[in-house]
Amino acid sequence: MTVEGRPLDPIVCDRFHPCVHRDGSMDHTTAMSMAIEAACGVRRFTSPNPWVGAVVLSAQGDLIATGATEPAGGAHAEVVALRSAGEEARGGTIVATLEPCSHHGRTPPCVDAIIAAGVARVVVGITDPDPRVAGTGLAALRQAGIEVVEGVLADRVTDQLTPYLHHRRTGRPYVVCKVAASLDGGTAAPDGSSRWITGPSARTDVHRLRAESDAILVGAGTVRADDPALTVRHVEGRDPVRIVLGHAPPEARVRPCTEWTEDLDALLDRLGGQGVLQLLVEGGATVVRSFHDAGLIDLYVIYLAPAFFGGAGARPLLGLATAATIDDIWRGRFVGVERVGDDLRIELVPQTSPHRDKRRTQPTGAPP
Ligand code: AOF
Ligand code: ZN
Repeated sequence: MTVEGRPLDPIVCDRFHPCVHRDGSMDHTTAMSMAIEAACGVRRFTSPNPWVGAVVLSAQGDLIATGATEPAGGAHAEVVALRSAGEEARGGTIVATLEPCSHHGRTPPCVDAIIAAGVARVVVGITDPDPRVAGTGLAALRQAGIEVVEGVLADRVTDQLTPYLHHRRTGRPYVVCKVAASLDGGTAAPDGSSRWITGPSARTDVHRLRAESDAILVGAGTVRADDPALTVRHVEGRDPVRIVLGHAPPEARVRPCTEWTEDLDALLDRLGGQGVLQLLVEGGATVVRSFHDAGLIDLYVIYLAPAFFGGAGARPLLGLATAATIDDIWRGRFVGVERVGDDLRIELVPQTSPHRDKRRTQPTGAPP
């Protein structure tokens, strides 16, 4: 097997170790994997901009520099990587997860920086659906005589940027709904007690979800019952904007918050307009049910504890109306199942959703 005419002679090649040839050069897929890793490191800090990664290879294919998007207003991934590469980028390749931008936003176009750096080839995962870019970045690069390669690890990049892509295509945030339940689907005992169904690892994972979300929403009932702060703890990240459906008591820990009393469609339009890429719905059951019944949930993240409430008296998982017959049951698709501490995290999407099953994104031989 050869890559661009060079014999492929990997020293190490798996999901976590880059595939480097004996002569020190790196293939595009490996470089894209590194760019994806770099983007992963800034996932919680770039919104409303996408979390992008970039890698610069020299003319000989050697790894020169990596970069990732700085917080909004800061440099884009390509510029970070090119600054670090300096003159060694000339005649080389830049590998970026997303199409380089061509517009003057808060920062000048990446395309200009790439052309000025004298790069010979640009490799991208996917095009940028942002209407200000949408193919114009790649067109400008080709116009400047730069070779452009598209679609490298496109599925993995699409998975990684799902909330951003959803926002730019629909103008609305990607809605993630989190629920924790026992294995028989109970969320609270008949006396209302619910702390804690899942263990500390699952609870930390929820803080990761919060940190990845720009806004978080709960119902006024949950605020009165649990008085949650809805801040990010246990992990590094920014606190999401807090939204209460209905009214929060004056002394509630969730304050300062937005109290929303209009319909959910209007809320999603408003949040999308404010640059909220991901909204986390954290309950309770009435709120979850209204989002679910309106078909507004893009991803269900369900933590299941190895426990049973038993009987029929526990509060049910989503509080949905019972389907009258088997043909009426709601069906989704599992896209991720993982053990988190002693609990399970199940990721579920509506059956019609374009999301892919993440198992298919793992290369052969990678750990499960
Ligand atoms: C890239 N690389 O790392 C990112 C890009 O306001 P600005 O100037 O920061 O531009 C924001 C837009 O630029 C954003 O909506 C998206 O289209 C693109 N983000 N582009 O080439 C990056 N973060
Ligand atoms: Zn850019």
